[in-house]
Amino acid sequence: MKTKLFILILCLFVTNLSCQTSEKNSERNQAVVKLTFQAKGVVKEINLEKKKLKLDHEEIKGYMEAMTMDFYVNEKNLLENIKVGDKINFTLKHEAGIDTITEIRKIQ
Ligand SMILES: [Cu+2]
Repeated sequence: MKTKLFILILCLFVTNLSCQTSEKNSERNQAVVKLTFQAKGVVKEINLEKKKLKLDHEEIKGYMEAMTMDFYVNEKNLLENIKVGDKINFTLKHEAGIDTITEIRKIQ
């Protein structure tokens, strides 16, 4: 738990630093770190009400190693066509330090 908090604070700090740098470069260049990743995982839990799911995901290249963790989805309906045990491809958007799943495609 403490490690997670530390990483979060570190992320905020780094984001802030990059913010200041890019503001010098260009005012139009908004400093929000925005990345998308494609990844694969297996659905472990679904929480429709909280718009989140637990995934056992494979390595997300350039972002994180394989692990089981919770993700939020941007649209509740992304969770309506999947069930626990499904293998999925998903798109993860990382923006301003927040990860959100924006697309889910079931692997047949
Ligand atoms: Cu992860």
